[in-house]
Amino acid sequence: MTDIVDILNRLGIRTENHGVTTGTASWEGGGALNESFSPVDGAKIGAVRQAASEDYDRAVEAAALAFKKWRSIPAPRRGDIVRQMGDQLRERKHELGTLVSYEMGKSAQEGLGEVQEMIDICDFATGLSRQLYGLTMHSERPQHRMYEQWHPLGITGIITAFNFPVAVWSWNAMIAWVCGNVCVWKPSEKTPLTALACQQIILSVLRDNDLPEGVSCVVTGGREVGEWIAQDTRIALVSATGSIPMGRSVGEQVARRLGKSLLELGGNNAIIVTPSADLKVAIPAIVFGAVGTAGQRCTSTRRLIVHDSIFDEVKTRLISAYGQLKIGNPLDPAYHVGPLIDRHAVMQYEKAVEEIRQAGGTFAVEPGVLEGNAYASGCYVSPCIAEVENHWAMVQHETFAPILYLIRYHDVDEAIAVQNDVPQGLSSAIFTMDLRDAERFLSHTGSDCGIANVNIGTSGAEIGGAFGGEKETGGGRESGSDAWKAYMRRQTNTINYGTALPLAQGIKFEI
Ligand code: UN1
Repeated sequence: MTDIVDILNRLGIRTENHGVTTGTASWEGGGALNESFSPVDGAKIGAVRQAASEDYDRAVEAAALAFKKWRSIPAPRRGDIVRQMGDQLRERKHELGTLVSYEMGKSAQEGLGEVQEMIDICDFATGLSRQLYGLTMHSERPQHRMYEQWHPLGITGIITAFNFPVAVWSWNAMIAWVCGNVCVWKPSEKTPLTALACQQIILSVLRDNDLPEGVSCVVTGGREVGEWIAQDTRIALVSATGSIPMGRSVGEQVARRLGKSLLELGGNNAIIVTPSADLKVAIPAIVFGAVGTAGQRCTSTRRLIVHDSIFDEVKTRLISAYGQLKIGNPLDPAYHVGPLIDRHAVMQYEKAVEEIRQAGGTFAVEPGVLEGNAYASGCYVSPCIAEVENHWAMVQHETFAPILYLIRYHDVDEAIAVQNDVPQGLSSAIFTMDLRDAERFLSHTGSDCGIANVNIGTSGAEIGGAFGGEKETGGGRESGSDAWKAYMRRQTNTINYGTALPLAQGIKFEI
């Protein structure tokens, strides 16, 4: 695709031979070649050489050196650098969004939306750079003052997934940067080119401001690189987004060295539809949540818990809505649903479908892998809806594909119990016009998820809120609100401006 080559060039990416980009320069990594294929048409987009352990070490050394300079720049000035990064992203929104769509397979609108999230987090981080507040306390001792400060942590390791190949990195990196940290990013090996495109943009801003490039390091590669980061005592915080098994492994390795980790792992997100729900609002929210990004968001709607009295109506409306979905090239705005990331993901979809059939589930909307010229990459599947029971193994597990599970309920307490009865706890929603149901759902005895919504779906979170979830989702919070605190170290300071030495708790110690 020549226009993709043109877009890559405009983003400063030479396809082939593009090396590991690290703190000090772009060079050829010593590791194996990682070829990137588009799930849109199966074409090879380019190849990126992965980092060997020496490359990784050089990157971390460059980052450690850059940290000394970066941390001494006042936070609002760091915020201004991040503002400039946002300006560059604004200018390249179309190119970068298109590359995201082409390399990852999400729709052009969603590709642009992803870059918009990056721009928004730059704005948020810029403002935040003047608001890294600590508290002051009243000391119990006379002529003493107590307060707390937030200091930079050091190197932040960022491990990201293919589904939001750049936005999730930016949530971490932009906040980490205004907090005074430097970043070492391991992007998904399935989407290395979008990562290198971002790196080019960031490096141009660092160079323009005469700052060391080690502020932003990218280390490409697979699981091994993730392990280097997890085990590296030079990396103060490891923020990892991806599957639960990946997060468990990273979390264990970081915990062993008593490092800090921030985990944003799988979801198993449900929408409850009560008898009073406004279905004009609920149906599109359910469909977008279930099939948007081909069901490959952490926040995708996987389970629909519907009251008995409206079950048949909701099912009929969904069948009709799914009948109108157009599946095809995500770069063409005529299509709603693009491909899965690769054939392995298609196999996972097929496996879940097979398990549903074996357990005795029935399909309200039939699954299938699409064939034909338009689907030559072999990555396109039909979004499907299955009637199941919540406790079945495949329903308890997150399959990254457009499979929506339909479950019946009789009373709202049961619906909330079913919604909570999974190992994950990321996002949740209720559609209701009943104040009691809504408040019950939002109360401490309601949803156990990090995100709980009323009359909007489970996906499409804004950057201003803290993003993340409970239980096996990992407990971390990224992006807005006070998520920045995870990227800094808190220091409590007590100052004695008197002439005596009173001890805390009234302890007497005289010499
Ligand atoms: C993710 O799937 O990892 O809420 C992130 C959403 C997006 C982010 C999802 N803003 O759908």
